[in-house]
Amino acid sequence: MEFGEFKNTEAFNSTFKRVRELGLEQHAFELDSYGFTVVPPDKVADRAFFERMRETVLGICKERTGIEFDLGQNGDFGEYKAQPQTDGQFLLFYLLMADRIFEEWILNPTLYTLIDYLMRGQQQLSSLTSFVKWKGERKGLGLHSDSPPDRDGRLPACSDVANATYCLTDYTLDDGCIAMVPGSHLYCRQPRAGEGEDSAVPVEAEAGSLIAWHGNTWHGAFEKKTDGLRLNVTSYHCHRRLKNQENYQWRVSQEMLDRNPPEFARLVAADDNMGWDENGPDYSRGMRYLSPEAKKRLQAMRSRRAEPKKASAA
Ligand SMILES: O=C(O)CCC(=O)C(=O)O
Ligand SMILES: [Fe+2]
Repeated sequence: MEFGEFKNTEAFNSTFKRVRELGLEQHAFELDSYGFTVVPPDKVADRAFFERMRETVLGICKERTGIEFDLGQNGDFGEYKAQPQTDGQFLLFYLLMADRIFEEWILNPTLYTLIDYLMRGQQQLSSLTSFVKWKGERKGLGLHSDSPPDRDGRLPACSDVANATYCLTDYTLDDGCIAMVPGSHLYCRQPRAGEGEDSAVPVEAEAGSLIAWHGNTWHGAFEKKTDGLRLNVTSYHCHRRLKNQENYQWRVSQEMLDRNPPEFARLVAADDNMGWDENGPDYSRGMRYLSPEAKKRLQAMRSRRAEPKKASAA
């Protein structure tokens, strides 16, 4: 029996095949089973891309703080004001708009395919940030799910959001790596204060790896005890019916859209007509960047509508 061509799962079949082509089956299995996975550098991007990315992020640290950043040295807030800032940590926001390398990154086949797999093609980019960390005190692991809960802390069973961090430095326990509670994506709720800390494992990963997780998975980070930086690019996606953290929908330029494939436009909600003003919705936005599967569905719907009604039997 052949899997991958079922009529009933037409919209998902291409994702299934991509997972196979890229050799990501084990990672999809780990995401389903444990709620997270670590993809090794050789399945993510080549060394030149990795180095270019790391240099770019270090350059943005300098631009925003006014201070030279070096991997071997602890950071400093300098003139940087964006919140939250905690002991030994700040975040760089809105990276998609900071350099073209981030356009390349959100279309990276491994990242795109794993997020696509988790979110069944309904993803938009919510934010693209970098957690910049150095030695600093932490009280506990700060465990949480990235998914927005209902008022009682409950979460849907599906991955309503999905996240992936591109490690730009080695992740080890002493270097303050991410902490994950394996299997917690199935609990479908946020942890209570302090809950799950004993069950969290350090996610150790070589620089260049991609750590991806289901939106429900309980995670946080260990304290960074060593000198030097811990750097990443955190690629947070949400279902298209949720609000994005960062505003791309009305801010991406036509130039950015023109130089990228339709997947990019859909990730940044350039196909989304919501959020209109007194002029009402612009439905043509949705039509411009349709996926091949959506195009097929639309054509089938139109031709059904155009069919003449069967004459009733005499
Ligand atoms: O990089 C980390 O320390 C974890 C950050 C986190 O919670 C996230 O990216 O959602
Ligand atoms: Fe998080």
